[in-house]
Amino acid sequence: LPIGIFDSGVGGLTVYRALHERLPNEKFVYLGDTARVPYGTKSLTTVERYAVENARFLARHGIKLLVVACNTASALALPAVRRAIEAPVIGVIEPGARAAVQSSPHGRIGVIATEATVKSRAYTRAILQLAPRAEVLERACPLFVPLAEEGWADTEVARMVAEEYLRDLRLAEIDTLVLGCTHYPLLRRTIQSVMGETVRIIESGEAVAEQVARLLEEEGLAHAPVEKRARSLCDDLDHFYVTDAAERFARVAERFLG
Ligand code: DGN
Repeated sequence: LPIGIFDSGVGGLTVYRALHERLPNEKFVYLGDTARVPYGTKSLTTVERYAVENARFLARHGIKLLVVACNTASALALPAVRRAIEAPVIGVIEPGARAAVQSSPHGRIGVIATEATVKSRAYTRAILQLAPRAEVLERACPLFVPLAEEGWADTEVARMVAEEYLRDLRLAEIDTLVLGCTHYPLLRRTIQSVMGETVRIIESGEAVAEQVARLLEEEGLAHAPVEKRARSLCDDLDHFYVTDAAERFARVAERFLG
């Protein structure tokens, strides 16, 4: 059976890419809820309803494990998704928080994410559970999402927006910054140059892939290598579904997958 992944749209492909690299023998089925994106400005009840519908769609497809690639859905709707389907469910918040705690030299951790994720304080709670003495500062950066989709991640506009959003985090002298939204890895270079080279940047994709690999081993669910040929991103063993605008998804996906 494949591993299911869903996101509010195209951004979860950053998580798909990390999973694909770490687990080349696995098959994936991805759902992007492009009809209802963005989730980041919506209420808890609405995000929960969307997330449960997405999870049930993928569960009907037949999956052995579900990765909630969207930070907003992971922050707000993980318990509801776990109640809704039988397969094990992994979100992106806990693995990202763990990677930040492990990498942070002085426990001064910044988190950037959507409004809904920041409001939920899910990252702060997850980090403090692992490192009670850490200092966590969260900041919403909603304009990063359209900048990434537009292919403007490395432009002067993106830099100006980043300088505005990241000012408080720079003044607070954080040592580690979590990219708590699926789109932000595309702006990594711009964010790193605004924050300074010494700040450690955490993408949850890789941390999630590690956790998925561990869980598959523990549960005996890992796929034995059946094919000799090298698997490429988006080959015909992986399936992609969207709830609207498939052409736009395909176009923007090229930016996310390179
Ligand atoms: N996928 C969302 C997240 O990671 O929070 C970002 C896109 C959105 O819904 N605003």
